[in-house]
Order: sequence, then C-alpha cells, then structure tokens
Amino acid sequence: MFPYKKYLRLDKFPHIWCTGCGCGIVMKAMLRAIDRAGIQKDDVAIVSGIGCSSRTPGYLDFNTLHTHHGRAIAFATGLKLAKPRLKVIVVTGDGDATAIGGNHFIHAARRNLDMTVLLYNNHIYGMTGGQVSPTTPFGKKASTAPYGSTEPDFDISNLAIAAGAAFVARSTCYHATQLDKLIEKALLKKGFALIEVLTQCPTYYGRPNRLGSAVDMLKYYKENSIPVETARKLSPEEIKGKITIGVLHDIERPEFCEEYQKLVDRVRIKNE
Ligand SMILES: Cc1ncc(C[n+]2csc(CCOP(=O)(O)OP(=O)(O)O)c2C)c(N)n1
Ligand code: SF4
Repeated sequence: MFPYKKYLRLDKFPHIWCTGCGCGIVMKAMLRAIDRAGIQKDDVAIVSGIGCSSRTPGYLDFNTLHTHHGRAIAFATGLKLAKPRLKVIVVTGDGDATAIGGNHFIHAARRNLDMTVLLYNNHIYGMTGGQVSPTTPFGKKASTAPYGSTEPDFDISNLAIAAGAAFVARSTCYHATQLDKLIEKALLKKGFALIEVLTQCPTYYGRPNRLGSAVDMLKYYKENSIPVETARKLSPEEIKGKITIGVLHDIERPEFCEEYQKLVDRVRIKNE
C-alpha cells in the first residue's frame, strides 16, 4: 500500500470532512503524484484559502499555509517570488478560486506563474452550508437558490486557458488513478498548471439536488465523462452535458518568475 502516513500530520486527525466527501480522494491523489514525481517534502509548499477543500494542507506534513478565503493564489505568488526553488501547490475550491479569488486566479494564469493549482470543483460553497458558487450549474438548487440557480456557470478549465495558463487538465474523483498522473504532469510543468477535479459534495450539493449517495455521484462521473481525445472528434451537441477529462491544454510560454529574474539581472548589471 502507498505509504500515506509518511506525508500526513496524524495528530491533526480525525479530519472534518463528511462521510463520502471527495476531498480525501483528491488529497490522496496529490500525495501519490508528489511521490511519483520524486519531489522531496521540504521542497514543497502547499497553500490554501478557506473552505472544506482548503482544509487539506492542515493534514499534510509539508511546508503549508492556510490563508484567507480567496487569497491562496495571492499568498502563493509572494511565496514563489521569494523562494522560487519551492514547488508551490495551491489547493482551492470553486468558490475560493473563482468567486472571491477570481481575479487572483485569472491574473496568475495570465502571468504564467509557476505553480500547480488543484481546484476541487464541487459546484457549491461547501463549508458555509451550500450557497451558489460560480460553478453551480443553471437550474441546480443551493441554499441561496432553493428553486434553482438562474445564473450560467463558469467552465473553470476554459477560463484558465483563455487567461493564459500553460497547462490545464480536468478529472473527477471517480478517475482517481488518472488524477495521479495528471497532477504529476502538472507538477513537472513549468508555468501555471491547473487541475480541475470534479469532487462530490453529497451533503450540500447532492442532497438538495437529489443526486443520491456519494457512490451515486461517483457513478455519475463515471458514466458522463469522456476522454478529451474522444471529445475532440464529436460535435458540440454530442458533448453537451458531458465532462471532458484529460489534458485539455499544454503549451510553452515565458514564465513570470524567470522573466522577473531576468529584469532584476539586467537592472543590476546596468547599475554596476
Ligand atoms: C472574506 C471571507 N468571506 C467569506 C468567508 C466565508 N466562507 C468561508 S469558506 C466559504 C466558501 C467555500 O467554498 P469553496 O471555496 O467552494 O470551498 P468548499 O468549502 O466547497 O470546498 C465562504 C464563503 C470567509 N471565510 N472569508
Ligand atoms: S460539506 Fe461537502 S465539501 Fe464540505 S466536507 Fe461535507 S461533503 Fe465535503
């Protein structure tokens, strides 16, 4: 069995997550990916905001920062610029990253800042009781939309691609082993790398929307996901309502910290 205990702060358990929550599945995939990528604990910094998903770093034995709601990427930006040798991983929720933290998210992608963002998309504000988030699908119920949301939802992966991210992948909690490989690829990528993971929240998203148990929600991911290679051969009508999974985008672009360092070096030489 994978030696999870090597990476856990066992004194912080039991965790806060509800039975059947997807957060633990993503956390374990991240640990396997770090291990496979051969990255040492002391070379990793994991930064989060506030939310059920953002509790993840508290359970992990790395350099960790649990910051303010929506500000994980802002803290991670400062950390990466001060210590560029660190592998910076941001763990965030759909509310944290695309509502209150939406500007940090798009600008980090635009700058192509070297960090891996692991975004747990459960389509809801889990921690505060199931309010609508920017990824709640149109018509789905939430505590602030008891008759169904009347807003269109963000496609987070497309948002990151449009903003300039170098690497974007999507997966689900059902596809846990694929998730390891995608996170590993993201960790090894230079630049802004996003992994959007569809994560079941049976408590505040599943229950009001009558989606069944956590297992039923996982079955939904299984039955409605299609690999990106297949999706590319289908028409928009054929992929409507489907979850496209895999590496959606992988390009080379100048990275922010390196460009910044070049500027510092140029100015230093000029002033010597
Ligand atoms: C500045 C600020 N505004 C609001 C909150 C309350 N708050 C805490 S977590 C949260 C939403 C979390 O949702 P999400 O980021 O999707 O994470 P999840 O809990 O679903 O994993 C909110 C609104 C806060 N802590 N700080
Ligand atoms: S409220 Fe939802 S996201 Fe939060 S711990 Fe429970 S199941 Fe997970």
